[in-house]
Amino acid sequence: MDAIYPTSNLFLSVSLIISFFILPTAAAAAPNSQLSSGQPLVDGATLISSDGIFELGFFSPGSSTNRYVGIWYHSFSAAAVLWVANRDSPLLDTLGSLSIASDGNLVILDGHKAVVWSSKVASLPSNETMAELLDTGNLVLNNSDATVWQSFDNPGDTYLPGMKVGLDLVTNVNQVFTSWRSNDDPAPGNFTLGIAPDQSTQFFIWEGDKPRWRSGRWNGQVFLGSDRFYLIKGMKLPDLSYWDLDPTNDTQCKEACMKNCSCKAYSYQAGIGCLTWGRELVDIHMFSSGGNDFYLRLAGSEFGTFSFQAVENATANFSALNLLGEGGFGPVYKGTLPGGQDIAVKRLSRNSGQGVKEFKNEVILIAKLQHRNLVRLLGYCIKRDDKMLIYEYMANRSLDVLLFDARRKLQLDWKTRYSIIEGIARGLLYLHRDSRLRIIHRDLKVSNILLDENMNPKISDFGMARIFGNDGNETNTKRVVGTYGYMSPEFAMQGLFSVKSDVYSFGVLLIEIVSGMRNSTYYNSELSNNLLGCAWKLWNENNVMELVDSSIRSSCSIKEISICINVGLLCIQDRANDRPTMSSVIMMLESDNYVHPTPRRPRFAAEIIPSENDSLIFDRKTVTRNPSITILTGR
Ligand SMILES: *[C@@H]1O[C@H](CO)[C@@H](O)[C@H](O)[C@H]1NC(C)=O
Ligand SMILES: *[C@@H]1O[C@H](CO)[C@@H](O)[C@H](O)[C@H]1NC(C)=O
Ligand SMILES: *[C@@H]1O[C@H](CO)[C@@H](O)[C@H](O)[C@H]1NC(C)=O
Ligand SMILES: *[C@@H]1O[C@H](CO)[C@@H](O)[C@H](O)[C@H]1NC(C)=O
Ligand SMILES: *[C@@H]1O[C@H](CO)[C@@H](O)[C@H](O)[C@H]1NC(C)=O
Ligand SMILES: *[C@@H]1O[C@H](CO)[C@@H](O)[C@H](O)[C@H]1NC(C)=O
Ligand SMILES: *[C@@H]1O[C@H](CO)[C@@H](O)[C@H](O)[C@H]1NC(C)=O
Ligand SMILES: *[C@@H]1O[C@H](CO)[C@@H](O)[C@H](O)[C@H]1NC(C)=O
Ligand SMILES: *[C@@H]1O[C@H](CO)[C@@H](O)[C@H](O)[C@H]1NC(C)=O
Ligand SMILES: *[C@@H]1O[C@H](CO)[C@@H](O)[C@H](O)[C@H]1NC(C)=O
Ligand SMILES: CC(=O)N[C@H]1CO[C@H](CO)[C@@H](O)[C@@H]1O
Repeated sequence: MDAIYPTSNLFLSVSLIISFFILPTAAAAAPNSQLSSGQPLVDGATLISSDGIFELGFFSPGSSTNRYVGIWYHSFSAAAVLWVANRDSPLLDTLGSLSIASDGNLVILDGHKAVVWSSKVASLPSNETMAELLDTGNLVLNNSDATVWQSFDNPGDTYLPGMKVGLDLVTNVNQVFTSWRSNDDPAPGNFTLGIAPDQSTQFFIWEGDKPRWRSGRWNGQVFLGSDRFYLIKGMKLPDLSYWDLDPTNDTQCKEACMKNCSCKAYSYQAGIGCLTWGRELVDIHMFSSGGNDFYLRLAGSEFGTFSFQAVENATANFSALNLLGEGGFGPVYKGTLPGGQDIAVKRLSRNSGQGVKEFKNEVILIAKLQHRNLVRLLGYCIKRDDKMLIYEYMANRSLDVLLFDARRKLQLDWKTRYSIIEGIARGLLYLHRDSRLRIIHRDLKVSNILLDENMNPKISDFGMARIFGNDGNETNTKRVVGTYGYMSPEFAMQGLFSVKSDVYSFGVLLIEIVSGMRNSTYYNSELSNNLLGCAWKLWNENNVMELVDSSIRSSCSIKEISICINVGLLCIQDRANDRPTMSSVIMMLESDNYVHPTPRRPRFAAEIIPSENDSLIFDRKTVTRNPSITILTGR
């Protein structure tokens, strides 16, 4: 998986444009692009990249007299600074210098030779360290040919091609751009642009910690989106791509932008005209005062405008060839958007039981949730009785398709299953604790776990989910919904639910993943027990391997298996209070030294023998009390 998402399409480089017009200057006087130890660069002198495009030196921003070390386009001089070293620590006079210190670091010294800024890398032999301003605009510090520090790893407010933006999953560093405080002060301002750690395919602009603008999802080419604009005040306008004199007011300018698919932003300037931007939004500054109003075309919200025809078209008119499977509430089709992006379309059957209420519930809930272990809703579509939900496409479909198929389950080795278990746990923890809303899923089961092309699990089907109060206390519901076999006792019998009801279902799921068997169908007549009863029995007999799916017995670690079953049994305990929270579940699964509590015997789950005493279950008061329930059917 690519750790860093490409951005060069979003921000077309200024340097690219410039290189079309400005031919490299002849290297007659061969300006220096390099700095070595013992040869400090004093204020007034500059380095120039060998192609003559970029320049590095001391400058004063705006009307300030403070001195900073920066990089700019040689031909534009310091009027358009691309990068600043000592953003936070200006020099107050022109006596400063840039040099390589005795510890090999690149440093800025003031007139008293005190360090005001340093590249802060580990000590290196200085006689082998060199700095160079490359043709890309990147300032690098090399130690015997290895680059130990570079300005591209420390972006300012300007993107240049070759820079990486976003979360590097290897180093866990999230690179963001930060606005200047003002035209006169390059110190980090209130706005940052980058990729949100958990939403790694979207760019955000934050003001402080408040998201102000979101790019929409990156589909590899464009950010998906609809026809809205977000006003950012006080902008230094980015490099212009198009200038139209016809529109005479803001409204007309907006309309001109709306009509043009490649228009990404506009700004109407009285006396100047209608300015529009295509792809490149380079060099965005935000000022504390002054500046221009700038309208970004918002990509958008999950509530995209997919028309019915477009969905029909994408799924080849809901052709049987595109059918992925039957979801709980209707068939799911694969589709391909004109841009090439694959989607999954759930078409709710008219008599599905998922009414308008559940439909809206799902749309609203899921649209607000973003986590790598939750499936993303891209849009929805309603046409009379037809209701459709459009999701990101999951190449490996749902877990039940693999887990309960004798041949396909071979592809689910223990390592994969374990990472699926961890992913589901993290997705649930996000729902319960970390998302801005606190959510109980209420219908967690194998068929609701979807797998992407890398077998990452994503929880889906939020039709039943409920938001609950901040305390997470049990709540009573008049309608009992959920899937038989995963329902906790307090939920099935009293209609009580809490986060612990999801924990219960997670426990069932966990044991199903380890055993490769469905709780609802498994019945061992020899042990006269159901799956959960068997799990309890075998765990107590220190014989957990007996429960393990035969196809993973050779690939699994008995220690991890024991932990999983232990955790599973803790989760399915009768009393909600005895069950762990999802955060302790994750701790137990991931920490080597966790002392695991001993589970209590799950009487509710384990003591009912399905084939004989089905009726006993159907007589439970919840069932009769809740005629709307459609899932409690016999086997
Ligand atoms: C750098 O200095 C060290 C120690 O003084 C020496 O061993 C090394 O050979 C020097 N390297 C170069 C390239 O001069
Ligand atoms: C420093 O390293 C970069 C990239 O590795 C290379 O392009 C550049 O030529 C090197 N410069 C010096 C002076 O060693
Ligand atoms: C913008 O200009 C058009 C054409 O001159 C005019 O019809 C429209 O009312 C104007 N809109 C505003 C908001 O001034
Ligand atoms: C559409 O917008 C882009 C970017 O602003 C511009 O380059 C292009 O000329 C516009 N096309 C028309 C037909 O106005
Ligand atoms: C930045 O945030 C601070 C604190 O919230 C505020 O006082 C200041 O006005 C903000 N600056 C700008 C440019 O919005
Ligand atoms: C349907 O798809 C085809 C091929 O991708 C495209 O040419 C056509 O415009 C689409 N029609 C609609 C209504 O989206
Ligand atoms: C889809 O099928 C319906 C009915 O069979 C038909 O009316 C419609 O034109 C078809 N649409 C496409 C895009 O083929
Ligand atoms: C939530 O439960 C706790 C412990 O049972 C109790 O102290 C608290 O008052 C409850 N909060 C609400 C809002 O019911
Ligand atoms: C597992 O299935 C049995 C019967 O098939 C049922 O009694 C039990 O409640 C199920 N387990 C859970 C945890 O719901
Ligand atoms: C089934 O239920 C009846 C009473 O309803 C009970 O007598 C019998 O023991 C139960 N069977 C099992 C296997 O638990
Ligand atoms: C187990 C399984 O079906 N894996 C597939 C997941 O999806 C990728 C990409 O489509 C396939 O290459 C795998 O074979």
